[in-house]
Amino acid sequence: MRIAAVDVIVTCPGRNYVIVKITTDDGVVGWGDATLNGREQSVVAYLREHVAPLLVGRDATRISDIWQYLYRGSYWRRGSVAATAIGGVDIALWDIAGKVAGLPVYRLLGGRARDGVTIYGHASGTDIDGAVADVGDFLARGYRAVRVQALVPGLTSNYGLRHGTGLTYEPAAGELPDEETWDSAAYLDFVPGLMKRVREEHGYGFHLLHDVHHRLSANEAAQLGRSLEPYRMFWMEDPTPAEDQAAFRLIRSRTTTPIAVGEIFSGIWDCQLLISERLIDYIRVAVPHAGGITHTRRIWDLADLYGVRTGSHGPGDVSPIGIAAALHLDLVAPNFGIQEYMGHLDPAGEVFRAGYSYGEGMLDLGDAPGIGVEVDEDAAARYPYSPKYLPVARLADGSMHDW
Ligand code: EZ4
Ligand code: CO
Repeated sequence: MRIAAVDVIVTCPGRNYVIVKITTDDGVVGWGDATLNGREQSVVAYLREHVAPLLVGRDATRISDIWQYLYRGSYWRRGSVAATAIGGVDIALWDIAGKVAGLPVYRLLGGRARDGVTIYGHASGTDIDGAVADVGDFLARGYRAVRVQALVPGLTSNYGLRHGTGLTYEPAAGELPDEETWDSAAYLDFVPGLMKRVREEHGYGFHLLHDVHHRLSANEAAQLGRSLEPYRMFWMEDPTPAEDQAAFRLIRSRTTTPIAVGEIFSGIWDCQLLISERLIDYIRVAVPHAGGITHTRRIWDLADLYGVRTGSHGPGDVSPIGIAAALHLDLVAPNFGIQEYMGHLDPAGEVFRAGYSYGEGMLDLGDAPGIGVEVDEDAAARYPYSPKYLPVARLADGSMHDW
């Protein structure tokens, strides 16, 4: 079974997605997710110019070799663009493998280790009352784990606030990035009171999460972690920009609040130090951004050796194909922790026919062979690519800050 064609589709049903379509010489089609939010066209060019010509004619069943060929076979091989391109190809090849076998991918990976996948949703508010009420809505809908973000007093907007019912809070609407302001001192003063109110109103019978989104210094992160200890967080996510991995030794030594990192990592080598020194509790790579199923599985096995559990990145900018790929791994992994799930805007449902379903705070996959998400190419063509940027953040004096 040879690869006959590798096509790349870019579509914007509410937000941009990059879809890899691999067709075999006997007509089997596999779908992969290669979406990199705000940098979509870099991955498209990488795939079309540099990857597709390498794949045509190759044996589609040799998924492991193709991964190595695309990674080791590329001298310039690190980074999110390359990893996402490889990830999209890898997911599409697993889709083909499952379709040929007549089995869902989780069966190829060893079969269910659990009955369903526990997810966490994204609650937010423009003040504490609003955020507390939003948490209540998630709990009423059966969620057992909720992430909470709120507008920090004195700021006009900040990361993680949902506007209306839409899930489009991240890409800017304009042709240039939105500019947000940031104030770490105001944030550090505000967040403990937010979590205190959430626990007072809703109790301790659910998992409570929070995303710091790379905003703090190591010492500030330690302060935050300590101040949140009474509220028994499931995790604090991305407390600092994780390029400086030694900083996590400092954070770790000063707080018992669990730490989750990894959504911008692109491979096992980015995870090695944090996992092997037990500096984090959850590894949060996104399956499409970390080289797909083949490579994410290796990261999770490494994590399991050190008691680190999984918390796969699952925002709306990971397409339903990428979410489904994560769910297959989630069902099988011995060290599964939790799955992030934001959902997708309604038009995405016209493009992606996803077989997974929600019930009581969990997602589950059906028995569809392969990844279990089919793409309607006519629908995709109705939603052409629309250039978007993620926001940027500045301090009050105009200095750039990490977003
Ligand atoms: O900002 O996926 O935990 N979730 C996140 C996301 C990221 C976006 C960036 O594309 O941090 O909302
Ligand atoms: Co995050």
